[in-house]
Amino acid sequence: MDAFLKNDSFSLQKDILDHVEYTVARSRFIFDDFEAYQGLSYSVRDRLIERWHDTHRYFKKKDPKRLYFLSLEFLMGRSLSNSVINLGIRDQYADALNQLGFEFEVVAEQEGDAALGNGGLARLCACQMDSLATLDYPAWGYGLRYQYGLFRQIILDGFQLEEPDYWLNFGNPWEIERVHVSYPVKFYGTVEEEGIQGQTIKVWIPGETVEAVAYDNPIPGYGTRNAINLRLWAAKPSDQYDMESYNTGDYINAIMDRQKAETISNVLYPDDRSYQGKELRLKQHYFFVSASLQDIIRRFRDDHNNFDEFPEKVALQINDTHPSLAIAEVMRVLVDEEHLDWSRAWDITSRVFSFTTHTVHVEALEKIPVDLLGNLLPRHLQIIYEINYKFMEELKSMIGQDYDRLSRMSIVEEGAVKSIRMANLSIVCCQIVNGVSKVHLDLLKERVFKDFYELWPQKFQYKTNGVTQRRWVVVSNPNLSSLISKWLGTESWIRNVDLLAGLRQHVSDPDLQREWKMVKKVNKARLAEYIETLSGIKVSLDAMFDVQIKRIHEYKRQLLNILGIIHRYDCIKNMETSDRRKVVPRVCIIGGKAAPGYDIAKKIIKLCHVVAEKINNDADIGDLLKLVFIPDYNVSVAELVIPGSDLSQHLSTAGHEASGTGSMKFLMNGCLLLATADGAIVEIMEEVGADNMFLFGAKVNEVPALREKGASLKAPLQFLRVVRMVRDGYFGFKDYFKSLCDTLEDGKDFYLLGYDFASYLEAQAAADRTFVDPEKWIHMSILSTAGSGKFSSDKTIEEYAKHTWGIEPCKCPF
Ligand code: HBZ
Repeated sequence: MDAFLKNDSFSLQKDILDHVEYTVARSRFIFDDFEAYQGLSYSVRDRLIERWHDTHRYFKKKDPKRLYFLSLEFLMGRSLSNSVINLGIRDQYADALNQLGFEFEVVAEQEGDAALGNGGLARLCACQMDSLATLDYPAWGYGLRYQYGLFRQIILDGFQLEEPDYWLNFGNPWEIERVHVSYPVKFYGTVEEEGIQGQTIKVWIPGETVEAVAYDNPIPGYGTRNAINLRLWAAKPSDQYDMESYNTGDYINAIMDRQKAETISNVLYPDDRSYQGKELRLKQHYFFVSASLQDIIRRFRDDHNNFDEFPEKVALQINDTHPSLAIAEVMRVLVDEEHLDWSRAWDITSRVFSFTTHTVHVEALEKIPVDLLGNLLPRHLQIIYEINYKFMEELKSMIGQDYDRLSRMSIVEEGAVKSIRMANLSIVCCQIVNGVSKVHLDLLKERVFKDFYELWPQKFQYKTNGVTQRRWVVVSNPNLSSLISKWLGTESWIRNVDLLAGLRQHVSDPDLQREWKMVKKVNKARLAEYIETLSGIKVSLDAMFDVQIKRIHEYKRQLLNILGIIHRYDCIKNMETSDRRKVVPRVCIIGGKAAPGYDIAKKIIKLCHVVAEKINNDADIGDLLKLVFIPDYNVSVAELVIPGSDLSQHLSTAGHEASGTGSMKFLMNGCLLLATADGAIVEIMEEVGADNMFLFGAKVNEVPALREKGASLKAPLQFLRVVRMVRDGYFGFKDYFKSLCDTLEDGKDFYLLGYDFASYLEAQAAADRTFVDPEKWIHMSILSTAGSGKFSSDKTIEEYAKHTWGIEPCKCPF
């Protein structure tokens, strides 16, 4: 299939100018960087569309089993650089822009982030989409097109404030609105019984209809013609909406009511901790599920009329429990609309779904109050009850009358608020339940889903999470990318990440070491410039850049980091001047958002700011220590910060981080990790060797016993001293930090900061000792990148394709 659009410099220039003039409606003779970004993006989009059409035509012709990846969140970040790199025309575009008097990097900076997700779970989906496209899998992503993405974090006097992220304000060249691809989604109403051919069937008479309109976002693969689709749904008023109000003459109110439909897809919920049974959230989930399934079933029906073939042609992946209403919806369609008998419908349903969980926290598992569900989706509640009834019967026949266990495993939770446990529904239905790391699977087996594991051990698997080297090295660290290609003698590692291991054979080569160091220095200079623009703080490039960027959570222990920084400051202050010469200068960088209602996390942010204020303004300390909080952490900030980091911190209390994918991005970029043996770190240790990392802290299996000890577990003196400094108001805001300090008291220190403090300081000291031996540091850095191949999302996707989804590549010919 030949491309119609040409990629020589002249054609690209003409294309950009045409879009500036005819799409953006600016003069082709006078336009600014943002308009250049728009013109450029529309030109790239044309090329994406070409491939995307060819890919879908090819999929249609071949009719392979397709994967449908259902997720309420996708954290895509920016698209421009990633798209031109994957299309293989970055240099041509850079050249074309140059001819027009623009610089690619500057133009690319104009793009805002698409932040339709909270954190790790959502960014993982974005990485996986990149891998699915690159590896030629016939896959579709489905999600919601929120008008407001994750809030923007504003820091005012050191406090976090939230501002709405109205990301569509300046248009979005990466999406294609499909006004003709739309489906009615129904809510509320009643269920009635009807007799058809001697059988009684249940009929749902809904009370409200909202229209779901598709917005398609092409996702190009790297080194392939394939471009897959991420289809996001937006809610629009339905034509079927409340005609009666029109007829009663209340025209204005009828219009206002119609507009309310749009609120369904308006805003992303910004809390990644626990599920709150809110009607709007439930509506979002069902809106998403219903629209996606109507679309998927329509596509299936284009070529098939027998639902027994459904599992051979369709794999439905549910990303965490958020889309798990899909299970009840497929059952409803098969039983109520297709009139299949229950057991045949259940057999089909349980063969199409697979489920991945991303948490170890039982309180984060979704529970939907029965009253809420029964009101919004009365038929779905009946179906879930029926699934549960049959499951309970089967379970009783297997385990007998063990009522405690039966009640723990029931999909329906009895209690003050009777609820549906969506994780239990997902486990009961799916043939495969995936964890996201080896440690995570162990915790699922031993704690979170122990009862289910004992019943169905074969269902439980794990797939080690991964990140895409295209975005996290090639796009964000072009200098390192070129250096790797030069030393490996090939660019093939960009598709075949195993090749990175080839760096090991050059690790001691002084030329590689020198060049490696130089790349890091350039990246640090870029980061230093960013820090200075943001905060006015000048940082020394000779200092160790020590970074912790991720959502702010107690379990991720940013507080441990800050207390460690206070300790470092205190030590320097109390040192003889002659000893200060031995101190390794540090720039400590922390970034991350706290959920708007998460009080303790917000206090941690404030603490970081007051400590920074004290340290950064202490002339006596100078360049020996700086602390910088980077506001509004997001994907594109990560792209800038990670390549410029020397050390990165992953401090979760062991047994709390399901995986943690940030560590993998740092690893690929040759940053050394200072970490607890939690989540993915355990597997990283196996790949790069514990000697090449700075590990500390209690192990997963030690944590429960330590907690048992309660108040008898005494924190070390250094810890008590730094906590006392905060408590006594050394940094001000004494009363405000009281509740934060209270969480660290003996017996209350659930996340074991006190217990882990001494070994944390030792790991930090080991990092200092290594940093003053640059040759050793670079050696470890090269080995980190060389050992990062296992953590490419390409690997994760291959595993899912083979062992969970049963899909094969379907490569569109060039
Ligand atoms: O998923 C994260 C895990 O904390 C992290 O360890 C893992 O690496 C990553 C990918 O598997 N989980 C989340 O990011 N979770 C959420 O963002 C979330 C969002 C909405 C919720 C609950 C959790 O209602």
